[in-house]
Amino acid sequence: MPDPRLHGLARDLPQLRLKTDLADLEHYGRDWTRRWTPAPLAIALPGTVAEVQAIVRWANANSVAIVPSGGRTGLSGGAVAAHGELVVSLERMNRVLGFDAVDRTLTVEAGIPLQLAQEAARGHGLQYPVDFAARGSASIGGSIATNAGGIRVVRYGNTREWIAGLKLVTGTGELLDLGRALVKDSSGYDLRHLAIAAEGTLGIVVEATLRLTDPPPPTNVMLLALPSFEALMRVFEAFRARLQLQAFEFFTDVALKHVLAHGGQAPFAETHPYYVVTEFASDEASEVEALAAFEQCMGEGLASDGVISASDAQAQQLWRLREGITESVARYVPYKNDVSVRIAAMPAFLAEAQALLAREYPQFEVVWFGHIGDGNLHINILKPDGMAQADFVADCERVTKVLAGALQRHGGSISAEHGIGLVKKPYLGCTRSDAEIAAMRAIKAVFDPAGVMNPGKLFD
Ligand code: 2HG
Ligand code: ZN
Repeated sequence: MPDPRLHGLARDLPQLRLKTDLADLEHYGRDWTRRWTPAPLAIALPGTVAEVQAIVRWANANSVAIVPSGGRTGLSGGAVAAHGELVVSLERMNRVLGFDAVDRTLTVEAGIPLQLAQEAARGHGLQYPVDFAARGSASIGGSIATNAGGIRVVRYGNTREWIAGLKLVTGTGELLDLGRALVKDSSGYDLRHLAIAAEGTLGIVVEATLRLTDPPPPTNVMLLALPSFEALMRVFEAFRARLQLQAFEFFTDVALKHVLAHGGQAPFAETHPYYVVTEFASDEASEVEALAAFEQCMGEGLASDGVISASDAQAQQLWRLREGITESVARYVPYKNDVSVRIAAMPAFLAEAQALLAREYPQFEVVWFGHIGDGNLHINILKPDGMAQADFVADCERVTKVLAGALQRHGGSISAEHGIGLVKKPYLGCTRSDAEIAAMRAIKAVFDPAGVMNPGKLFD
């Protein structure tokens, strides 16, 4: 056991699994950002809520910082441990604890992967509708820590809308049972919502009660080719006016090129600068409306081609073109922006952002995609091979400052759904006022007076 402080922890909690091998420290000390060198003190894998509480009390007594850890698919450095922290991985706490058919809720331990929670809901004939590409690895706890969005927000909203209750071990080791799945509760501050998107800075979410809903209808997936960026929001309006959309996502030809480099077939004979994937019910009335929307867009010069899925397999192929983007560009260690504005502000912001990035990034390949129906854009800047990571990041940070200014003017957010973590910390002030940040700090001091919970994330 390398650090003597760990002896006490191992002695007090004989059932606790502790890992200190170099390979484990590297594995658990990083998330998908790959920008920081992992250097945790050790990895603790508790199996019970009581163990989590004891770990937090030990951390307070020994002045050890804690990094709560889920599937580590985060893209903002929220789960990075680079300064001798104790990583507390919830991966062993991954059980379904209960289902309530009357309340239509599923109670889970926070370490359960999103996909397993979705499958459990389906097993009861219902749906947990939060969904995103990293579903197989991302944990429910991590999705709560970032208020994850994903591909169904246009229809169902963010994670926040679906958390009926949660249990939080605060920075002092106290266990709070928040929300308790009540539909109505006007008894003061809703502390549950403070824990959502807190990125583990207030405590560790150990359990969640997920609200479930009716399963989605059978759906069709349509891929549209667009001639211009300006057409995007108008196509969205045309489809949204006629259909209840289950998803409305966009990507560029550059994104498609990277996905196809990893396999799959080009969807159209010709290439087009922009594409939209949209999903809607496959009943006859919806199909008629979808075709009418498509024809309207073709007639107005907003779309140049389109294909509709003829089978589930084809629907999956079309989705892969969108969902495969992050993985297909991962080898370029992209610098990621994840920004949002109100949907109404999107056309003006898009025009400004496009001109800004074309001006500022002539030397880099820029991959645009995202949840356009939610006003959420992902902008991945690819590091040229051979360029030093530090120089690349410095150049991108310079541009992010300019982008942050544009976001502020348009009333947007520097982090739509990935969280602030380490990556977006310098830009928090473009989204939140000084008074808001001061209030957040004061709240943290109440939940975590010794500052052991994920220090350095969100703000310093
Ligand atoms: C997505 O929408 C994820 O696929 C990842 O939020 C976005 O890699 C990204 O920038
Ligand atoms: Zn996304």
